[in-house]
Amino acid sequence: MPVDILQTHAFHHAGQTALAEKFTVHKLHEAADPEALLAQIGPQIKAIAGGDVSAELIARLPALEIVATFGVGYDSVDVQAAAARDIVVANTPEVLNDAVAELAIGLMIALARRIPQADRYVREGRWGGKKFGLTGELTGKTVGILGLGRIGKEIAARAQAMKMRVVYHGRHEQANQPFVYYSDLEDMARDSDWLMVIAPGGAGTAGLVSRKVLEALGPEGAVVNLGRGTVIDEAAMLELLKSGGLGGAALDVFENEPEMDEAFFGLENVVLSPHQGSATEQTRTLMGLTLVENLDAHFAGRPVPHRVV
Ligand code: NAP
Ligand code: 8YV
Repeated sequence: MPVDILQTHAFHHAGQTALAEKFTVHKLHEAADPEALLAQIGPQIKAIAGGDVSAELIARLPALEIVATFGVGYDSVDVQAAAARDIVVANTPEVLNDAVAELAIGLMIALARRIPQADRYVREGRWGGKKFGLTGELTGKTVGILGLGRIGKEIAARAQAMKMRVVYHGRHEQANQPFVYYSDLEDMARDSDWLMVIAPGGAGTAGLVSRKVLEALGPEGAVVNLGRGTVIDEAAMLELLKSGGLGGAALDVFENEPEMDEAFFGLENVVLSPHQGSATEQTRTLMGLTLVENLDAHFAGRPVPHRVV
């Protein structure tokens, strides 16, 4: 008996193709009338493929057994509502570690060496006129990683290879890590040139990088965020970037993406990226196949490989 799946947003074609080969897929994000679709097929939906899963949506799906996200972060899923009905939640960790770590380092280099500005300088024919000027560099600088997890460890390895000093903060000190642990985020920021944010979103980390933390990072410091926009007090960050109280920011995620605050657009001390951390062909293919693997295992009665709830 084919299993009815509700897909909540588009994702890489390889994953969508694999999903459609095994399940009957109903695409909520393409429905002309989403309410009518839910009224019609809601009672028979056994799984959700994708994020943006509210308690209200879960309540519309009485037969729901599993939510399989397309991504490792699952802060867009109401996990309390899922847990209340013993609904499994599964994500796609590990396969995206390298892609995200690559972009984290890339954004750091872009900000330090002013690569976007240099590109414009050449394209606009200004080379040969006024000098572009000197920049900073990463060698010998300290990067404080907020979130030395699966991705954070890949970022740390790359930063070490670039002769940076790595330190970290999390709720717990980790055994067998060669890096100095800071139990206090503000202290780490004060002692760092770069603050690398790669912690999850959700209530537990909301506003964790506060005004005080950003002020501790200071006029010579810079923040890089590939975790979630909610982790940083964005209004305070913008104010400090404008006033010079914070040296710079390289951002892949934002509080209200994609409708982000346009105040960022005029700032020369920021590098902006449209939530592209995992957005490579090979990684998005693997994420989609991992999503299908989670659903396959559940409906075959096997343990779900990447169950988080
Ligand atoms: P992970 O392995 O679970 O690592 C998360 C890290 O964050 C852990 O080291 C954890 O350490 C720390 N952490 C969690 N809650 C914290 C808190 N309240 N205070 C301080 N530290 C905290 O996750 P991952 O696979 O590395 O992914 C991390 C996040 O990256 C995802 O959740 C997602 O939001 C984001 N991400 C973004 C993109 C993108 O495209 N920009 C792509 C993939 C992932 P402790 O347990 O010791 O606190
Ligand atoms: C998104 C991410 O899932 O994995 C995560 O947590 O933030 C990304 O990989 C991806 O952008 C699809 O929405």
